[in-house]
Amino acid sequence: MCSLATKLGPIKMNNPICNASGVYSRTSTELYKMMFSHSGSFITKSSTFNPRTGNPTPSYWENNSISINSMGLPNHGYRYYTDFIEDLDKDEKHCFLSIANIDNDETGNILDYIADKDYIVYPEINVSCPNIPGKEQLAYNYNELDNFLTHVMDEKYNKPYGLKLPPFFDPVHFMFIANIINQHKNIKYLTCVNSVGNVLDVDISTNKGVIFPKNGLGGLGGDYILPVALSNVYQLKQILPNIDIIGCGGIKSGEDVYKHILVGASMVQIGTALNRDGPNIIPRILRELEDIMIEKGYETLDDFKGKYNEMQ
Ligand code: RRO
Repeated sequence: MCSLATKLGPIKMNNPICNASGVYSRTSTELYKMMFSHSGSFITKSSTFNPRTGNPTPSYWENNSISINSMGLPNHGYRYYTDFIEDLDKDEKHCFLSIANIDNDETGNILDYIADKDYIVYPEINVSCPNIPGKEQLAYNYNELDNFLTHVMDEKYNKPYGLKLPPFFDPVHFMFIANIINQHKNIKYLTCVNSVGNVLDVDISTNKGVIFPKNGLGGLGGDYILPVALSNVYQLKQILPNIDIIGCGGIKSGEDVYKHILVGASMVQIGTALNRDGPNIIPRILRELEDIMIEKGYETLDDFKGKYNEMQ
């Protein structure tokens, strides 16, 4: 028998699967669907100080392989999600709070509120939303990211947390980001990766983009980004061996989960496939993962976690 159990710091999970923030995460109805699904944990939509309606629609498009979104951070405001988590049974599976930074002062106010709330454990701080018109993805601006981590996170929140990162594409950029992360000791995990920002597809029947905001530019998820995500998980785990990684990007099968864990992830998040096919895909994916482990003779995730390129 195999065990699919995993851990992220103090959080114990029956299995490594979680939704990606943004999918089954905006309303309490959606969050309860995740809670009652077979996932090992779940996460809220990235939240902001005030509720937001998001970008004009259509802001989400998908086909059988990929998704493009420019949702624009629609959410009910952080108190909706902190109250939801407070009301959960403490013995239930873990619910991560996701917070998006679009304004340092507003994020500071959220952190002031959660600083002494012991039901908020390991929040995921999203520094990579690609879809706010006129705003950069914070993690691509190293000075601003360091300023945020120093003057907002370090000053307002002295508990462990994680960062949701955008994909990086150059080894030098991985070094830059790792050097910054090393300066901030409460960063205990990284979620790699957010959608690949500002891609474009065209509907030739209208000669327009497939989504409306930003002239059709939006974040790419799904099959095409699996290799990008695997590379980011792998490279960051190599440079930062003491930081846990949540792999996110392109997962729709047990084989994809296996690959993420093999290159160093402790757990994974699923976005595009979960949005398309619903939480019923989770038991299938877990079965597929277990089948691979049985075939290879592994009993726990630790038997192959991070072992990419080490075997034979
Ligand atoms: O809401 C969004 O448009 C969104 C966010 Br906050 C994010 O982090 N990543 C994404 O693909 N979409």
